Amino acid sequence: MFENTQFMSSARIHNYQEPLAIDNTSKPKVYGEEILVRVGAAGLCHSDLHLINGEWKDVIPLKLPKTPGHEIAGWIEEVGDSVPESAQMKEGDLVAVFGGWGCGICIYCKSGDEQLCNFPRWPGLSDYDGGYSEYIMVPTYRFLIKVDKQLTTNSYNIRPEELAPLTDAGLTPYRAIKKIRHLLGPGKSIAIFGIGGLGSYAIQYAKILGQSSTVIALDRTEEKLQLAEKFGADHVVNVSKLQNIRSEITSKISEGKGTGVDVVIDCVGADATIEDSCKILNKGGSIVVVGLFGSQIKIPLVRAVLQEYQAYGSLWGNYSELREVIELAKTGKINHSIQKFPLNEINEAIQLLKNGKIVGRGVIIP
Ligand code: FEH
Ligand code: ZN
Repeated sequence: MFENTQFMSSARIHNYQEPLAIDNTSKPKVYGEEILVRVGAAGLCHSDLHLINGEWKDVIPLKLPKTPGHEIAGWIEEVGDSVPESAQMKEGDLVAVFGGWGCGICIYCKSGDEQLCNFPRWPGLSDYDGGYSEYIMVPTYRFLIKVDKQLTTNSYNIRPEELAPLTDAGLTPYRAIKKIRHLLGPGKSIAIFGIGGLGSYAIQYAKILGQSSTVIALDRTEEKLQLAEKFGADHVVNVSKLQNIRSEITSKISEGKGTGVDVVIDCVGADATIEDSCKILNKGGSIVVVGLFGSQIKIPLVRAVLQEYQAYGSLWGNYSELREVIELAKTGKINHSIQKFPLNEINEAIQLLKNGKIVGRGVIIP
């Protein structure tokens, strides 16, 4: 739009609870180990809705105006002069932007979980601008994963609009499922609550990493359940039509013999989905919450103790996990459900996401 100029288009929050403004902003200059990325695609996450709505302004205070968007892929535009040769990053390379930008030196960063950093600098969720823009300045080449062209016939060349969602929607459920992988296997079962962006990938990881576990998709929308079926779910259950979720699950997976599920990955995180999850867990079962819709993880005490439930929170994923996700996608074994929108239609896309009308991931193409 403003090619070869010092300007670029960015969709920015000026005031909470207002549509984003498409602004003409300054194209960042690159210094040291920074890298300027031309955004190929940036995924729309429910966290953006919370952020734009001002719901998180006390926990994630932003200096406005701010460009959101933390799920980003694109091409290297400019490389800072102290990026080492060994990084092998050059103009035109396709890159995924790892979003869990950390300080690099706190105990969480040093242990490899940079997304849990004590001093996070997440793009679009901190002082740094995010990906709803023609360009994004990435503070160090260490936050990029270069995606080389696949040269063998049985490998898959990921497109930027598929790569961007992998950095969050495709990464978050991967880490969540890795946390409880030891509970899965033949005769075991795992339910995925909420077949949105995260859930559409969670179903597939449950099949791939679940070592023959039965995979059940739970949602309120038929179209999303159809997607879950297409992406490999063994059973789908529309929870909007149920009297008794436990007996419905039991009849699906054990012909009414009382067996529930061993694991729930809750991609919604609403009070109601957490309550329902507890109703369907087997003894010793685990719930991993990745969705952020509700306010608390409330588990009935007696059931939690007598049935030995375990509850986990799981945040995003680390750099190595993103690498693994991308490697998996390169095999062509991962399906993507993507709905693309140009940058100037971002507010319409946000509205569709708010109303639950996006099946899979909405992706902005600047
Ligand atoms: C939420 C809050 C803070 C950082 C990242 C997120 C998620 O959107 C990551 O999935
Ligand atoms: Zn997110």
